[in-house]
Amino acid sequence: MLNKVLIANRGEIALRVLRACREMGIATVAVHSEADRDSLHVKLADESVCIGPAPSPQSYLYIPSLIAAAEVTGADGIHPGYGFLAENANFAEQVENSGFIFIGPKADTIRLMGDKVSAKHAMIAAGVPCVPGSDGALPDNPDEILKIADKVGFPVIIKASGGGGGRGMRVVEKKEDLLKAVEMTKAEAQAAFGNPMVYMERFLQRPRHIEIQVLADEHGNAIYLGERDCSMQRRHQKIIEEAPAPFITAEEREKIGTACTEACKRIGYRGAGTFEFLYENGEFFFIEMNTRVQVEHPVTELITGVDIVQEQLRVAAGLPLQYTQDDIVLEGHAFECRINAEDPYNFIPSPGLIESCHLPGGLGVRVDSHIYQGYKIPPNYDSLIGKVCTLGKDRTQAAAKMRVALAELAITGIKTNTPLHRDLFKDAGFLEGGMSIHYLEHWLQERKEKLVK
Ligand code: MV4
Repeated sequence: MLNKVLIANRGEIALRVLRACREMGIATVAVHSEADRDSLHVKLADESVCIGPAPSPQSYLYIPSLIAAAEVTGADGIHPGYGFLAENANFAEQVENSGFIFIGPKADTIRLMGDKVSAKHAMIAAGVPCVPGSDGALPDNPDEILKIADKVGFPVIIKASGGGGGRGMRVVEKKEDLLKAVEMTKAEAQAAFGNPMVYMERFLQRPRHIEIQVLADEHGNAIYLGERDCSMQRRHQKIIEEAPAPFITAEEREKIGTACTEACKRIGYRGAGTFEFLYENGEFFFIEMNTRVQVEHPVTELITGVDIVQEQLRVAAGLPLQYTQDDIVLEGHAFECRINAEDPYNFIPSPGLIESCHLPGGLGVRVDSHIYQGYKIPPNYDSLIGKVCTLGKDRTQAAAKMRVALAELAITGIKTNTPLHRDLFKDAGFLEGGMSIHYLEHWLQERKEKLVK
């Protein structure tokens, strides 16, 4: 097993990883910026190292400081959490070249999935269903681009190969706009990612965002832990996630899950990963793969009982997974509400002092949060301050538990989006389930119009 893990992250995910390490008898090293001296992950870790000033490029994103911190503390593994350097192939490479274990996939796998054209090629080769579109990057020849679009059918979407997560994409409704849109997306991609490569897909108009959680080890084993529905998002920021995805049948789950695990085996995937799909009219279409533990992993843990972070640590130590596919049984329904320090109406961040805080509890309620009374949320980072999750026997009961948990949740001193969650858990459309990726933005638009009246 690993002896000591350096957690290259902050906030709730640093705590989440710390707890898994503790449970497995692994010592922990917290790193923190100057703005995070009073953070809970620092207080709870066995050791801590200050890695630089508040701005993340000089601390949580500064690779030399992280490697140096691992060296001086004698850590043997580095867990990147999510965000920051979690999907930076160069970081994974430098960690391993410095003699440490990177708790994640091989650097080459991260690189393969980071480039969306190569990721899609790998998935097509592995038999994972993808959105119909260009076969790889778009050519330079305008006639060829037009020909591809005619074959794909309008509307199409142009995506940057270096993008992902909603960055660097443009929808094109009609032929006349195509070439200009391709040129603009290419120029933006070059500026943002240093890579002008773009590709084309048929634009799906009303899909759901459903993702498959997988785990794979270095002994040729791969399993899927069911799916999550992450359609409730605003500007590519997920707000509520749930598992399982409403109205997905056991047959559909097994078919897409098996395609994902087969792909894992084929590409030599290692650790935890997520296959992102758009789901429309009963069909799954792969769009991207995430090579990290995700914010919303708790809903999967709640319905499977599998500790995803512990499995990451085992796999990184070279051990086999503790589970085979037959061990994975989905039980009940789980929701996650992301609690952000922000105005619930205009979404403007609201950092500052937590004057008081009461976090909910009880059977089937899980709260992952690094906040405490007297903690000052720094303005430098993401506004996520915690996640409230509930597990019920079915979706209705999980929602009832969430209403109670949200009613109890009381944080003063800053604004949070808790009122938004309370309203959504009263919304008939949301409570029906199966919303498209556009549901929340439409709902917010309607709320705004009502408020003006
Ligand atoms: C799409 C799409 C429709 N058709 N691709 C946005 C994030 C990135 N991961 C991919 N995205 C989309 N790709 C095709 N062919 C619509 C989106 C999209 C979206 C996807 C998932 C969750 C929220 C979204 C919000 C707007 C657009």
